[in-house]
Amino acid sequence: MAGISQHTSREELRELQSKRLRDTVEHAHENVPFYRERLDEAGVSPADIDGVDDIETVPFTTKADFRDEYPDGLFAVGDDDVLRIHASSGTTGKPKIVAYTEDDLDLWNAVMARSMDAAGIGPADTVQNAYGYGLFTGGLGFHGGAEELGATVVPTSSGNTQRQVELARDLESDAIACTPSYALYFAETADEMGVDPRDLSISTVLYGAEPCTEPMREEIEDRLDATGIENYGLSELIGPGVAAECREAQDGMHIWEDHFYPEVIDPQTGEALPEGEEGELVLTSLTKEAVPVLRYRTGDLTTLTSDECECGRTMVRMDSVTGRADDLLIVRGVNLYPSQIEDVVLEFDPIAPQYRIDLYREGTLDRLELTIELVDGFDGETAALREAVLDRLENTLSFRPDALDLVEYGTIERTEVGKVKRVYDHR
Ligand code: DLL
Repeated sequence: MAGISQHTSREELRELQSKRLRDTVEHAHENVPFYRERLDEAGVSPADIDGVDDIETVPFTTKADFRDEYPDGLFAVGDDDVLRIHASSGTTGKPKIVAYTEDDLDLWNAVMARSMDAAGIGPADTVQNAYGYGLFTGGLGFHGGAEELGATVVPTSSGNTQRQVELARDLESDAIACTPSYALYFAETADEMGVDPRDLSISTVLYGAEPCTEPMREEIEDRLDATGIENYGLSELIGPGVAAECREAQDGMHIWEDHFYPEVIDPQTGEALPEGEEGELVLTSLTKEAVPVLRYRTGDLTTLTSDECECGRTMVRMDSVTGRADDLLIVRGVNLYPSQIEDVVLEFDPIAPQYRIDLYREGTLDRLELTIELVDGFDGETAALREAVLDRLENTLSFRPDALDLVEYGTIERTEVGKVKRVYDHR
């Protein structure tokens, strides 16, 4: 099923996508009452879909649709054919439940193996998988991919960080798969244990599942003396394995377009945006059986490019996710993403990659407090540093936080399990 070369021409790829899109729309229309109603209402019959040029006639699917159809209203197959369930726990409301047939699991393993191969991982490597195992797709997704590739997988799951450090040292793990915040936590824990994380044999960090700016990647690479490779995905589409960076370029994540068709739209109007413009990523599954997904609004903001990549792969690349449409902080009329603040503050060497943003409402006004950590052993002058950070924020983002707290290294609570939380909205 995954039998297409990653170097295939874009024309050939488009033909394959068109055929697969027709099949998917037909499958969804025939087997999911939700899609049948939506398509019928929009006056779209599967027979009208000649190819990807017609995709804009298909209505969007949203997170709310997943929640409304909880638990299995979007399933296109019966229980007999479902082999596995996963779920993505939002911060509010019901989780989004997803299912996999045997072919879906094969597909998932294939795209994960492809992602890890692009990261330079091979059969001789030992991959320590510190993504959480369970309903979250990170653990089992990377697990299946590593096995498919023939690598050795150490299924540590998340947490138990001291033991993870010991295992990485004793088993000489070549790669660690985990969130970017956990990669830093892992390095800090090693330091505390008297193990220099740079001396470990880890040479690749397969990070993903949460936003990571370029300065944060550099920090991870430096702390672990390893190459950081970004991975992107979401449960609704399959889990990790939707897009992955190549080691050759480390310059955007190749979307595995033979299985997931990407579009970028203006989040306000829903209009398609030309390549190169930032907007909301919309994905359509092209080969999934249990839960086909048509034009899913991911909420993730990114930019696509089909410019030639130095690795030779022809599949489009997406930029690191700047933020989610729903992460947008509107503070006194200024629109900000937490990642923009991260980008600015981490440019300062004395600032450690740990921060939190607290939002309050005072009367009718918003108040944003930023807390950032100083590097370990910082003994410089904080007053000047504070002013420099405030000025840089103001010049770059036209925004000055109401309070900026520079705190000692180790003060901000770390996230050992799950996705990091950096924004606390008390409004
Ligand atoms: O986080 C799947 C995954 C696991 C991806 C491990 C990569 C590595 P969900 O829990 O369903 O699935 O969350 C999906 O996480 O819509 C994004 O908002 C965010 N996300 C995932 N990867 C990235 C990334 C997994 N590289 C949601 N950068 C997505 C920024 C990411 N955000």
